Amino acid sequence: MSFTLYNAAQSTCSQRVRFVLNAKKLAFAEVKLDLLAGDQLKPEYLALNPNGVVPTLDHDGAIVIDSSVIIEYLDEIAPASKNFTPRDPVLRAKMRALMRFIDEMPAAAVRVPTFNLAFLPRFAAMNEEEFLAFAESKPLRKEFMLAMGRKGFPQKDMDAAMQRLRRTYERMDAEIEKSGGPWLLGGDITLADIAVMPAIVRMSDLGQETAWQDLPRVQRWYDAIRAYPAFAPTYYPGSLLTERFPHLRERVKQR
Ligand SMILES: N[C@@H](CCC(=O)N[C@@H](CS)C(=O)NCC(=O)O)C(=O)O
Repeated sequence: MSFTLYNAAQSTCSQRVRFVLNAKKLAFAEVKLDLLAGDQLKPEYLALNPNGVVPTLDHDGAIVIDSSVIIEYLDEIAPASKNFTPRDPVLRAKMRALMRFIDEMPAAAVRVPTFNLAFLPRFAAMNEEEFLAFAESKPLRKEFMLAMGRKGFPQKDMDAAMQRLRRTYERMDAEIEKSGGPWLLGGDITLADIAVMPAIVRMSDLGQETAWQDLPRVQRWYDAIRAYPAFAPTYYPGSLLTERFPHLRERVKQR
């Protein structure tokens, strides 16, 4: 089996897929896209992934897109080494429901502080015409870009995103309490844990760890996922936003 992952080091969606490939010990080649340069919008990439986003997996010529779909796919085609999908259909349904929640809540919310804090200087440097053309070229994120504008999301949008993230930590806490932990659905790590991981790592990288300081179950979950053997190769040097954008480190320190 041969795998090629089109992805970006700091992309949260890519990090989910790298984690599963690493955990399953599936060797993969990486094609790294520069998202700020617009590599994801080039015709040759759009032919693979018409959404114009990463990640995309090429498995022996079969193209699979969308990180949640890709990690479920990997569990289906390579279940032997390490499996992240419960056998029990009820638990499996719970896992999928959590994955939908994660895609709708934290995975979406985390884009607001990410774009406002890290990527804005790149857009602020464009003139209005360039920015509109850039937004227009994005199949999936045109409206998101227009809502952000060259000046960034207003404070009320930042506050709403932070509240949605806070509700995610509370939901994680409730799930761990219900299941008995240490993982969201009990004693075994599942795709739901892997799906939420990058949003939590991103918030920690942005200096927001205090937001779940009063939820020790979430803190223990975070320690456990960072100690998981697939974590370190997934977050290879350069995978954190503060590593690519050193200006963020100063802002994070000032909070
Ligand atoms: N639902 C998609 C979302 C993918 C996505 O938003 N990818 C981001 C990086 S995490 C991206 O490629 N952004 C590029 C852009 O906004 O132009 C998935 O999970 O694969």
